[in-house]
Amino acid sequence: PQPVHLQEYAPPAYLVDDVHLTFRLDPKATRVSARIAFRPNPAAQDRTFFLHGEELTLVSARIDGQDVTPKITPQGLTCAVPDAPFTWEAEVDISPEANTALEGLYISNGMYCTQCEAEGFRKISYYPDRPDVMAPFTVRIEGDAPALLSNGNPADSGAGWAEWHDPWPKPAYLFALVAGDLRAVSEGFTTASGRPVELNVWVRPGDEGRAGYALDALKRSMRWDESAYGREYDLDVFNIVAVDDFNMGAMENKGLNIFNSKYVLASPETATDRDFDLIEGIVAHEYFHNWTGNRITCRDWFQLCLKEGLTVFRDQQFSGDMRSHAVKRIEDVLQLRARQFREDNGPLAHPVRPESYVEINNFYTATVYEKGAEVIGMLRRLVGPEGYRKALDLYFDRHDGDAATIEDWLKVFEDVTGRDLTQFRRWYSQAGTPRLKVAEDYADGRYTLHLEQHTPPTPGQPEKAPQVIPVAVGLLNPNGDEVVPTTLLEMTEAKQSFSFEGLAAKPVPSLLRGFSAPVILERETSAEERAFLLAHDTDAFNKWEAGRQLAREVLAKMTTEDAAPGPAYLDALAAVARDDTLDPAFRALALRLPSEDDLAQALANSGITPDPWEIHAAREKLKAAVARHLAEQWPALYREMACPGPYTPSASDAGRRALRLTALGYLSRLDTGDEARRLYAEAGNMTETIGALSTLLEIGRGEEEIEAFYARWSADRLVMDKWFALQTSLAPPQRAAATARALTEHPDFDWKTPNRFRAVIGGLSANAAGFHDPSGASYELVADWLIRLDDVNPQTAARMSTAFETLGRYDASRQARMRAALERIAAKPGLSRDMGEMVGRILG
Ligand code: B3K
Ligand code: ZN
Repeated sequence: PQPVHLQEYAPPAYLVDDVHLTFRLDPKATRVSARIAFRPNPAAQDRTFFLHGEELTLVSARIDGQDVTPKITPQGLTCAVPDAPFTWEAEVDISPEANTALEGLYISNGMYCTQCEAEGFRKISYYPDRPDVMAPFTVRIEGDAPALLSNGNPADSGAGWAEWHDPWPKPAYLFALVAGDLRAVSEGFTTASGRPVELNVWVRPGDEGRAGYALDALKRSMRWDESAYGREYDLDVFNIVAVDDFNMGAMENKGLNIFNSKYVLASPETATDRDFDLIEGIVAHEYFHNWTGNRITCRDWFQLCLKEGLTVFRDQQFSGDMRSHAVKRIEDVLQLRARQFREDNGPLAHPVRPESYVEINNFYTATVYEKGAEVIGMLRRLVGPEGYRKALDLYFDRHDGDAATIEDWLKVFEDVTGRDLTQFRRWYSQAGTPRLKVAEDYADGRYTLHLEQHTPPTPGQPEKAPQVIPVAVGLLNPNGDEVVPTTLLEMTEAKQSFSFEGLAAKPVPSLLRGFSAPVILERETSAEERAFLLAHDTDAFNKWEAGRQLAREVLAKMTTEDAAPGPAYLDALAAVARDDTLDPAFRALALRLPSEDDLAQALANSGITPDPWEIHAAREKLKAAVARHLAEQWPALYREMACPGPYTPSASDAGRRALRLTALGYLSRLDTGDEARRLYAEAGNMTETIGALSTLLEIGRGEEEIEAFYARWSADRLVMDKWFALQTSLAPPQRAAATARALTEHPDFDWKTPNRFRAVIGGLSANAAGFHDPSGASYELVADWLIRLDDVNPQTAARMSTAFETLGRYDASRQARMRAALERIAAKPGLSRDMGEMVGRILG
C-alpha cells in the first residue's frame, strides 16, 4: 500500500451542502440511502468526482434523478458529473453483523452502533470521506429498537422510525448512529446563556444504576468549558451511549458520544477509584471535542494533534481543577514517560504532526495525543495564561466552522502576542525526546546554569535543529529557603547559559519545575541533593521528581551492581511517609517505585542493556528493603488512612485509599499477606478488593481469592476484564506466559471483544519481566494472538503490536526472538495494512 503524504494535500474537488441519509436496519443487509447536494469547489484544480466507499454493495445511483453507472474500485467510485451543483442519490447494502473490525456500522451485543473516525464512514455510504468536507446531516433510522439515535437534534419520530437533524456542518468522521434496547439516565442542563439541554446517558436495561457518575462528570465538564474557555454547548440534546465492543476509549461524534462501557459504567462495588478518575477525564475529553475537534476540525489527518493535543491539554486542565493540580501533573508525566517517551525513543518515533502514513489509525498515538498536549502546555507557559486565553478566543472566532491546520493554530498565537513561532514549529515537525544537559558554576554571588540540548536521531530524521525549550527554574538556599522563585528561562540555542546574581551561597537548583518541557534532564548530582529537594522543594512536581530520580538511581545500582539501597533514599522516603502535612495522594505517588519498564528505559538511555529479570528482582528487593525500613509505619498508616463513612469517589478519599493500599503493599511483604487477605474478605468497594487482590498476587499468593473473585463476579463483563488483566500483568516472570496461555483457554476469553483481548494479551505485554521471558514464550504467545486477531480486527491488533517497540533496547538473544515473532506476523498471508505498517516500522 502507498503511503499518504502531508505535502500532497489538495482541496476537495466537490463540496457538500447537504446530506440526507436513510437507514433501514437489518443485521445482514442494512439498506443505506443517501441524497447528497454537491457543488464544484472553486478552490480546487481537479474536477474528478471521487467518492470513498469500501465493502459496500451498490444498489442504485442517480444524478439529478437520472440513473448513472459509476466506475467502482475497492476504494470507491468515480462518475461523470455536471459542472454545476447537482444532487447525488445512491443506495447501498451493508452487513453490520459481518463487521468484526468495529469500524463503520456494526453490532455489539445486539445493538447497532458506529465508529467512523478516522475513515469508517466509507464503509457506510459512498461519500467524500475526508475531514475538510463538512455538511449538515439529516438522518432517518428505520428499525424496531426502543432507542434510535443519531447526531444533532431529534426532528421527528414514530413507531419504528426516528429522524435527526444536525444543523452544524461536520465531516463524515463525526457521524454516528445507535439503535438498540437502551435506557436513558437523564438530566436537564441550562447553558450560561440560558439554552436548555437534555443530557442522556444510554445504557442497557439493568445498568441504569451505574450511569450517574458519567452524567455528573458531563455536567461538570459543560460548566467548566463555559468558565475556562467561554464555550457553550450548541444543541438541544447531548447523548452518551455505552457499548461493550469498542476499539478504543470513546468517540466525540457530534451530540452523540459513543463510549466503551468501561468509561461510562461505574458503581462503588464494580469500579475502582482509577476507573472513576478515567471516566471523569474521558467524558470531559469527548465533551471538549465539541469545540476543539467538531466546531473546528482538522483539514486532513496529518493535523490530528490540532484537535487531540489540544483536547488532551484541556481535559488535563479540567481534571487538575476538579482534583489536585500537583497530583494530576505527576500522573500525566508518569503516563507521558511510560508511553510517549518510550515511543519517541524507539522505531515508532514520529513527529507530533507526522508527514506520512499508510494507515491513519496507527497514528492515534501517545506522541500525537500526549506530546501534542505538552506542546500546548509549553505554548501557554511561553505566552502566559492571559495570552493563551486571548489566542484561544481568537482561534474560536476566526476558525469556527473551519477544517484548520497547525499553521492556523500557531498564527493566532503570533497575531495575539506578536511572537515569532517559527522555531517553535519544530516541536511539531521533529520527532524524538530532547536531552537537556545541565552544568553549573558559582562564583562571587553569581550562579550560572549551562544548558545544552540534543535530540537523538529518529527514523527518517538523522539531524535535529535546536528547539525552544521553556525551562522553569527555582533556586533554594542550602538551608532550604527558596531564594529565587520560579523563573522561566527560554532556551533557543543548542548551548545557552543563564545567570542569577546576588546570591549569598551556592544555591540548589530546582530545574524544569512542573515538568515545563517534555525533555530528559541529564544532570549528575548527589543522592543527598535529591533528598534535599525531596524535603524542601516548593514545587510539588519537582519534590516528587527528586524522589523518583533517587529511586531510579538506587534501582539502577541495585540492578547493575547488586548494591544495597542507601540510607539517603530510605530515610527520605520515611520522611515523606510520615509527613502528614502532605496530601495523601501525593504521598502515595512518592512512595511508589518507578516501574520496571521505566527503569529499562532509563538504563537504555544511559547505554546499558537492561535485563528485565534482573530489574524485576532488584525492584522486588527494593520493595522488601523499603518495607523493612519503615516496618513500624505501615500498620499505622494503613489504619489512619481508612476512610470513614460510605464510599465516595472524591479525590480526597481516593487519595487516602491510594496511600492506604500503598502501605498495605509494603506491609504484606512483612506479614505474608495476612492483612491483605483480611481486607479482601471485608472490602466494601472494588478499589479495596482490587488493591487487596493485587497485593496478594504481587507476593505470589491470592489463589483462593482469585477463585472467590471469579465466583462472585463472573457475570459482570467489566469486572471480569479486571480479573483477567490482574492475573497476566502480575504473574511472576517465570509463570507469566503459562498463566496467559491458560487464560486464553478459559471459556470466558471472548477474544473478539477488544476489552477482553486487551485484558489478557495487553496484560501480558504490560508485565515487563513476564513479557521478556528469555525463552521467548511470551513473544510467541502475543504474536500468535496478534496474527489471529489481525483477520478479525486489524485496528486493535495493530495497536497492540507496540508491545514490541522496545526491541532495540534488549540483548541479542531477546532481540532475535522478538524479531522472529515479528517476522512471523509479517509473513502472515493477507496481513492487514494496519499491521503491515506497524510491523514494518518496528522491524525497520
Ligand atoms: N477521536 C477519537 C479517537 C478515534 C480513534 C480512531 N482510530 C477519540 C478521542 O480522541 O477522543
Ligand atoms: Zn480526542
